[in-house]
Amino acid sequence: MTAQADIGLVGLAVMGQNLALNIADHGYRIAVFNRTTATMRTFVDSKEANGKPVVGCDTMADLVAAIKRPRAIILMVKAGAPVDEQIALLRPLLEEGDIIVDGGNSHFRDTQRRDRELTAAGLHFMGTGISGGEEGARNGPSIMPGGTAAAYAKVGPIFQAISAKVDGEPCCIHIGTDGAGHFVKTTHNGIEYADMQLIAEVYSLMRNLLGLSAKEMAGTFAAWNQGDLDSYLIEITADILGQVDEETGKPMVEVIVDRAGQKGTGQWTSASALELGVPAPTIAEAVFARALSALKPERVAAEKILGAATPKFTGDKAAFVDDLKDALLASKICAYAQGFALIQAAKDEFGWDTDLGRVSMIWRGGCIIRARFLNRIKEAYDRDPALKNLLLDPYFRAFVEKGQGAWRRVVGAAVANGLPVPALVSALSYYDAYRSGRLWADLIQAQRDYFGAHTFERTDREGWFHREWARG
Ligand code: NBP
Repeated sequence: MTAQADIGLVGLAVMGQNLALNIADHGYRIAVFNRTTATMRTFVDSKEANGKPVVGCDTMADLVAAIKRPRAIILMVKAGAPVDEQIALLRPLLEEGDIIVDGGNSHFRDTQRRDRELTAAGLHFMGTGISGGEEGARNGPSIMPGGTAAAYAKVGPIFQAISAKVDGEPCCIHIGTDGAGHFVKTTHNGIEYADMQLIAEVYSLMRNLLGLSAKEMAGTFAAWNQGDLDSYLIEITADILGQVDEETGKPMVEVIVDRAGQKGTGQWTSASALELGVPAPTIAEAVFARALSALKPERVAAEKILGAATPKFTGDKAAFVDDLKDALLASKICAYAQGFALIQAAKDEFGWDTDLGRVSMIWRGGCIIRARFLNRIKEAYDRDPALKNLLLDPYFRAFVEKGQGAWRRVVGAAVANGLPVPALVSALSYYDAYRSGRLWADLIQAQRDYFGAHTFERTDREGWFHREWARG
C-alpha cells in the first residue's frame, strides 16, 4: 500500500465515522481501521463515505503503511482499557516522531501516563478532547488538543480545518502539554452538568411553584434566548418544552421519567476539584443531583412516608419569572467561575500554559455549552490575564451585584416552599462565601486543635499555636 493518507483513524463507532467523514470533506485523505473489520467495510462502502478520500484498512499494519510520515493516527475507541490495547498494537509499527492522538473521553491522569510512556518510546501523544457528540464530529466539533507544540504544529491545521467556526475563528487551540486537553474537556463537561442542572431547577420552580404550563415555559426560555442567556442549552430547553407527545397529547417532558443518567465526566471534574482543593460545589451538586434523581423508586416511596412539599405562590408571577432569569445567570456565572478556577489550579499544578480566555472562545461553537456569555469570559481574561476568579471581573461583578436581590428571592422562595434547588443554593453560597473576608473556619481550627492538637494560627501574631483546651 502506498503511503498517501494524510492521517489515520482507529475506531469506527459513531464518533469515529463522523470525524472521518468530516476530515475527508476537508480534502484530507484518511486511512481508517476498526477492530471489527466488517464495521470498517460497511463504513467504507456506505453512501456517506463513497467517493470521499477514505482508505479502508483490514489490519493495523495496513493502516500504518497507508499514512505519510510522520504519521498521525487518531484513536476514537472506547475510553479506558481499549485505548491502551490499541496503543499497544500500534506502537511496534510506528517510527520515531509519529503521533498518536486519543480523541476519546479519557481521564487526564491516563493521558499523562500514556504521554510519559509514548514520549519515552520516541513518539508523540496528543490527548485531545472532542466535544459536540455525533453532530459536532460530523459538522464541526470544539477540539481541545493536548500534547507537545511540535505535534500540534503537524496535526493542528487538520483539527482547525474540521472544527466548528465562530466569527470565522476555528474552535480549536492547543490547550497545553500531556493531560491538559482532556482535563479541559472534562471540565467543560462538568460545567455542562451545572448549566443543565441550573436550567432544570429553574424549570422545576416555574412548574411546581408558579404552575406555568410547558407552553408558557417554552415561550419564556425562547425569550431568554434573545438576551444574556442566549445559548444552545436554553435554545433546546425552549424547543423541548414546546414539544408534545403524539401518543398522549401531553407535553413531552411530562411523559419522560425524571431519572437522569451520566457517563462519568461530571464525576471526574468534581473528583479533580476535590483532589486539587478547588471549591466547585455547583458542579459537584449537579452530579449529586443526577444521583438523587436516579433514586426514583426510593424517592417515590419516601414521598409517601415523608410527604411531598405543598408549594404556594402568592406574589407577582411575571416579576418572579424575571427574578428566575437573573438567578439563573448569576448562578451560571458562579458555575463557570468554579470551572475556570479549576482549570487555573490544574494549570498551576501541572505546569500547563493553557490560555483561559482562548479556552472560552473555543467553547463558543461545536459543543454543548456554546453561548454568547463565553465572549464575556474572553473579555474578562483580556482585561486581566491573571484574573483569580470570574466574579472579580467588573462585568461579572456588576451583573451579580445587580441580580443578587432576585437570586436571593428565588432561593428563599424555593427553600420556604420545600422545593429542592441544590445547584442554585450552592452557587449563591459559593458567592457569599467567596466574598466573606472572615468565615467559620476559626471554630473548625479550634475543634481540630481540641481533639487532635492540629494547632492553629492567631489573628494577632505569626506562627502556629496549640492550646490545652481541656484545661479551660
Ligand atoms: P464507543 O465509546 O462506543 O467505542 C466503540 C469503539 O471502540 C468501536 O470502534 C469499538 O470497536 C472500539 N473498541 C475497542 Br478497540 N475495544 C473495545 C471494547 N473493549 N469495548 C467496546 N468497544 C471497543 O464509541 P463512540 O461513542 O464513537 O465514542 C468514541 C470515543 O469518543 C469515546 O471515548 C467516547 O467517550 C468519546 N465521545 C463520545 C461522544 C458521543 O456522543 N458518543 C461524544 C464525545 C466523546 P468494535 O467495533 O470492534 O467493537
